Amino acid sequence: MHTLAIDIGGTKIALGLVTDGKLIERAQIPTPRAQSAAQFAQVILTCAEQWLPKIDNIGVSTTGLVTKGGISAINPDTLAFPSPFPLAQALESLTNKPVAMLNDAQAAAWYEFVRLETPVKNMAFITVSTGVGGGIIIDGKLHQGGAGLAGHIGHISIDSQGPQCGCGQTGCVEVIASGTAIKKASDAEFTPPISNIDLFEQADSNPVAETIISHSAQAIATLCCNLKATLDLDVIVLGGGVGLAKGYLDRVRKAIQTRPSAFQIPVTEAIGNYDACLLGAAYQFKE
Ligand code: BMX
Ligand code: ZN
Repeated sequence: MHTLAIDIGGTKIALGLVTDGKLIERAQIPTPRAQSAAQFAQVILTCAEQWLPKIDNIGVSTTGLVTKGGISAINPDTLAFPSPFPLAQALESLTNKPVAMLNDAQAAAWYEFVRLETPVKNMAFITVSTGVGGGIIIDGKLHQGGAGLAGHIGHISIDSQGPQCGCGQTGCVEVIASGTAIKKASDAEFTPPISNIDLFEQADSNPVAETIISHSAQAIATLCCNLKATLDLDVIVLGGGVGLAKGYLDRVRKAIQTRPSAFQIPVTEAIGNYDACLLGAAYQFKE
């Protein structure tokens, strides 16, 4: 089976040809500005043109809340779609292939759950990237909730005096810990501005860089402990560009170790690495 996998993030779209569960070829484009779903779908399909003749189906994982009507942004600062954005329908009518769509972190959660080295029943996947997303597995099943919102743990508020989040709440994990939040904090400190990659590289020798990264990791540790308290999970899997950056997982683990033992939880690295959401997109066609 050949699947066109599409992972739509706030910054980039990753595409891949997945054959029998393996990522055979990969491409990437910056996320285009969305005018209409048909135009957005066309940009993606043009990039995947060489694979289209052989694909059987299309699996999409996307940032945002996924409902039957389309994609809606919970935090429009992350990705401003006119909502609901009927992308699955547009892809289907342009290709005549079956399209399956899930929230990006929910898709990755299921992929990571099936691949856990030590099988468990209750798990969460957290991606720390442009935003902070999540997917929750309860009793061996992906929990999407009544409206598909389950797992939007980046919008758990952890500081009532904190900064305003694009979702309308105050002090969300996302507005404190995401790659976007890190960049904002870094831009306020460094002139000329540096990339998040450079910030991580400087962390060993520059206490300002270290403070910014630790602040994010502490918020993710709080999120992990809150999830442990709420759902008594067995493990949390961490992914995303920031989540997988050198030393980030260690910082989260160390911060968790300082919390009361009842709320401590093991955190592991995504086996799908930077492609967890992309592989999760294709994995929807697996039983
Ligand atoms: C936001 C939200 C989530 C998403 C998460 C990670 C939007 C558009 N997205 O919290 O649905 O899972 O970001 O998204 O509201 P990413 O773009 O960082 O991968
Ligand atoms: Zn929020």
